[in-house]
Amino acid sequence: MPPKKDDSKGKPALIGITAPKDEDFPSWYQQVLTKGDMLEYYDVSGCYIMKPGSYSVWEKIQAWFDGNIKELGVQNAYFPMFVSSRVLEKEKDHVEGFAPEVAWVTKAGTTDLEEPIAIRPTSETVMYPYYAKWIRSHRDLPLKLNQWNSVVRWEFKHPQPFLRTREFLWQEGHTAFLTREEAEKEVLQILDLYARVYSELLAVPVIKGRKTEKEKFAGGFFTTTTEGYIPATGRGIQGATSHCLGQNFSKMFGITVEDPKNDGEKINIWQNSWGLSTRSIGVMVMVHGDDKGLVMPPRVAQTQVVVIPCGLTVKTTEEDKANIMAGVTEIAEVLKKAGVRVIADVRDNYSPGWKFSDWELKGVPLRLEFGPMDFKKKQTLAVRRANGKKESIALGDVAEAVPKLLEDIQAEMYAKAKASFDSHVIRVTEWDDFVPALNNKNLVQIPWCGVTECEDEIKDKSARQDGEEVDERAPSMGAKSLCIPFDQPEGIIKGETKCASCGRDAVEWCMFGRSY
Ligand code: 87F
Repeated sequence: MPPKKDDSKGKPALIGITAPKDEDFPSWYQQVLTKGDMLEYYDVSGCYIMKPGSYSVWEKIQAWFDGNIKELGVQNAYFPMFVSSRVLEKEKDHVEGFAPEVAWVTKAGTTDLEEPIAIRPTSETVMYPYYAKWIRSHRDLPLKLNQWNSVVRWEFKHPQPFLRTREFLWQEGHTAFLTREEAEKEVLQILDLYARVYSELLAVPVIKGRKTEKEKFAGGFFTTTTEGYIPATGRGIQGATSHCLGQNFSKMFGITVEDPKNDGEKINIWQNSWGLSTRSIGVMVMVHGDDKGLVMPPRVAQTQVVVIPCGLTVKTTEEDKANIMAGVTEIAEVLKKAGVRVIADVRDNYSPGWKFSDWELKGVPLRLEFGPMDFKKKQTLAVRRANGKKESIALGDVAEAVPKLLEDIQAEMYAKAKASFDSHVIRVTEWDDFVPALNNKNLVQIPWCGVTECEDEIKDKSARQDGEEVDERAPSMGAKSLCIPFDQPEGIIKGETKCASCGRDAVEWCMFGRSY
């Protein structure tokens, strides 16, 4: 790309995104985040600074989700970030697989601690001893707590902003019920909220489903998930998970109540846990961003509209100039009153073109241009970030038209992402079609037998076979099962339809894909 011309005398030319999304996706992603003012790199590997541009998105997600779980009777609390080794060991069985990722504090200054203390990778072991203390009778149920916090998982795989970071923000909900029915009902209610965070706030479509036995949370009973799709890489990505833990943890931690029906009998309670993290922001950026930078969905955009004075030249009279500037300020004020998050960009040391590129880089969903002709015609020109569509709006209509336009943009962004996702979910019934479909950047749904060994085999068979090292970043990695979609396609006939991989009887459609 040729270097940009300096069009603002004395000011540096704005350096836009230099890596095309479809040619060098990793560099594109890094540039979009840093140049779009979302993120700054940090000097501890795997850790990043979330700047206001991204943190404000998290605040939108928080406000929406927090309001909705409170409707369900969930309360927020805060538990410590430190876990003693004794307590962490308590759920050895399921922690075992995760142990290499647990970070430990071993020193204070130069003094060795008597006992190393772990930093929470998740809070089951932190919270459940107190659930055992607090839940004494069925009258103490349901107990529904959530916390907004950060957790630390010291991963050694290649870190990626938002998607794989050593510390990340999330919410973790931990609920306890008397009965299985209540627990199972809530698992799906929460999953639905997660799907809505993606589709309604981030304009990112997801598929809801259940994890296979191999991919579920090992400590739980069953795991439900929202699965997303990154078109640029053709990989699936888990958006959030809602687990029914069954009675596994209540047995481990001795969380029992007396059976209200069966006098005196101790019964173990039923538990759920569920989490949504800042990974969601990375997914949003990857799905919507383009070669000019970020493209923010209006509902989560920190700035929804920017108003820019245009068409001012050396020949413009002072009076005209004053009219334009007053008009720009007025439009912004009207919009602010209408509840729109708006900025009037009245900086006089940058050209309109420079400002356009600057706000495009940051992904502001709508730009309003206001120049001498607009002043005469009592209108402003609206330009959509996502698709460049332009339309004039009469000044008198701005307060009403712009919020509508923003909702329209939100819907357009979702529809576009949905069409892309839908066209990349391929159903195949023959193994020969599986890897080619995967190689064409698709997720693949197959009639499947439900056997774990078959799942292992699919992963092996779909990885690159030519002996070249399989990098987890390269598209040659094997396919994992992503979920068994709740929304099952038709076509599986019991005892007749065969698993597309192993030929055993197929039980249901399962979605596979290379994934993050
Ligand atoms: C890493 C280190 C130690 C995931 C870990 O999904 C333990 C773990 O238990 C661990 N990584 N997990 C599973 C987390 C399960 C569950 N916790 C509450 C969630 C949602 C929120």
